[in-house]
Amino acid sequence: MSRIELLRLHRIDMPLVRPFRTSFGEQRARDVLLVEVVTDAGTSGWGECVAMEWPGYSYEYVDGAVDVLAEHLIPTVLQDRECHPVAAHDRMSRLMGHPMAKASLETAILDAWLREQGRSLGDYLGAVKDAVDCGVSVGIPSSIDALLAEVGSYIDAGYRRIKLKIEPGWDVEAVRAVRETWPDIPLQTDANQAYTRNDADVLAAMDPYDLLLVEQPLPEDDLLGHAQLAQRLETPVCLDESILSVATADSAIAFGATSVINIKPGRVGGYLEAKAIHDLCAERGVPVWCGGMLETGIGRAANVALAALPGFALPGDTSASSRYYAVDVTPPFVLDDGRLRVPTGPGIGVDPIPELLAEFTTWSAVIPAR
Ligand code: OSB
Ligand code: MG
Repeated sequence: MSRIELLRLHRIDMPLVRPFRTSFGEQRARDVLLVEVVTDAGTSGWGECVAMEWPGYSYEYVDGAVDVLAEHLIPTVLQDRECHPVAAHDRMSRLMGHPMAKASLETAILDAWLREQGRSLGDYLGAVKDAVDCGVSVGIPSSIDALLAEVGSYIDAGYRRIKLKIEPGWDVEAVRAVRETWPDIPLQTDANQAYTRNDADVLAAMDPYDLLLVEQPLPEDDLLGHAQLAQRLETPVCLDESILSVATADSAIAFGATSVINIKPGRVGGYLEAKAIHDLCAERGVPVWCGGMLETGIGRAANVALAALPGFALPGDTSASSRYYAVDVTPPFVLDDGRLRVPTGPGIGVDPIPELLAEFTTWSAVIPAR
């Protein structure tokens, strides 16, 4: 078993092809933290931290992730230098919170460990497909015309499901316009916690438009509110921000607060926990799908492997590189008949292109293991 020799943190600035506005704010670029673990055998493993620049989606943010990694998570993992994902997971579980930071370090270790065995992440997790169905998440645009133009371009590109970001004032009308233009397209919404328990009427007003689900309408800590809303709506309620672990998933299902779950490895602390939530949901008969956080090719590669597990019954927010970036830091993921291929190479199966990584880098640090 190889040992960790050093770690590198790379912070890269990735301009988005168009602004992405949600109920919690607008992003024009991704400030991405990449974690690279280098073993004493010379293997590099990679993990992408999905925290955003500011705490808008969750409390985590990039400066905070850098700090907790450098000051707490990396020193804890380096108490012994063993490059093993389960050992790293167990060590990090003694520290509270910070799932996105933990996930990036755990994934880098998992990737290096798998690469040294010549084994792909998909194989390790239990992937059963060689390509996954892809949806696309559509930000809040300036007008209905702009919305229809953007959705039309995604449908032309072959996406198999459309997700509309909604907020109070941008909801029923947007959903109606898209549904009237494309009567058969699989359609869902995502509110990112923008509504309150008093907004059941406006949420119910979208029931006639045959939505697959409404994602995270209420604040993340309001399981009872989601359970009451689920009683009231015909549209299934799907939780994103509220689901932080196997235990929260189990609780939310038992309370009737969710009947579909969006699994994001960053939000739940990594691929080991993500797989465990998938397995629990399969046992409970709850369909899951793979969310996204505007990842580069590094995070996308791993998400696509996860989305190939049997319980991922709905198309994910695993869109092609070109939906986000004019130039990705890895070879681009390209849509083929509305699907992305699951990487088959060792580990996550993709590497950053060194020249592009250097070009996008705004800050980096080397952390020796001894
Ligand atoms: O809530 O699913 C979300 C992006 C950033 C933060 C939160 C979310 C999203 C998306 C985009 O909806 C998903 C993607 O295409 O990566
Ligand atoms: Mg969401």
